[in-house]
Amino acid sequence: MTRPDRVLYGTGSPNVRKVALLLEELGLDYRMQHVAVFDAEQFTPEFLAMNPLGKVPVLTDPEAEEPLFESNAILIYLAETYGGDVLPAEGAARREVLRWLMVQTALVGPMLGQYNHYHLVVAHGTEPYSAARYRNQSETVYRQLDDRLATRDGIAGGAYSIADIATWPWILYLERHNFAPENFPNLMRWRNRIADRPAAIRMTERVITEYDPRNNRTRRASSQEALDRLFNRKSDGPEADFSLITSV
Ligand SMILES: N[C@@H](CCC(=O)N[C@@H](CS)C(=O)NCC(=O)O)C(=O)O
Repeated sequence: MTRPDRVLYGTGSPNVRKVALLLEELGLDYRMQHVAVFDAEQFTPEFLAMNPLGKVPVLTDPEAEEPLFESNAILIYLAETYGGDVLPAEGAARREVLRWLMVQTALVGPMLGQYNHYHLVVAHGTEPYSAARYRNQSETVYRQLDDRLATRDGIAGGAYSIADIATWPWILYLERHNFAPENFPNLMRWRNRIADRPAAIRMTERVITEYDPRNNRTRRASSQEALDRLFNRKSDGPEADFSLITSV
């Protein structure tokens, strides 16, 4: 059987960035293949054969029999396959990393992701209840992480782990969510420390040069039908003011 190349199918979104960040941390070679989510490429038969959920990221890897999907499952796979100390092998330290990885999956991503929708996608003022609800939810998440990082260097404890890698790209939204960084000093210190890592710098540059140009082109050319599919608008609902999106 021929082994697949290592390809990260994605776009510039946080769930894709976290996988690229770990690939860079581990020093693995990979190719970035842009998936135009604004042009419904995530729903092609070829893509759905890799991820039946129709979402990026997907990673193909020479050591994996099948394409991998779900970003945090991919992080666990990479850490277990290629080592590194970002996921302790056993015991309480491993459980703590997995716990905070689940917090990212179940809380940080969903709450900040919903606020992205109501703050950055939907025209301001059309959904005031939802916008206020997810603003408050996001503030709680930022506050809880800030409190936690007051006494630790990493989200799961002292050591840099996949819990940090999974959470970091989401926290880049804080200013675009109109929160003041100075109100979250511990979170900012942690964010800046990771931003200075060579792997984070390389990942950001690669997203900008390898995903963003086509993402921006396909976003500008997106049809109403593709947007309705992307945002799962099946019935009459508020029109999204697409001009308000700066990046997704
Ligand atoms: N829980 C998934 C979420 C993935 C996700 O929501 N990806 C977005 C990034 S833009 C996507 O593919 N959206 C396209 C769609 O939902 O149609 C993960 O962590 O991998």
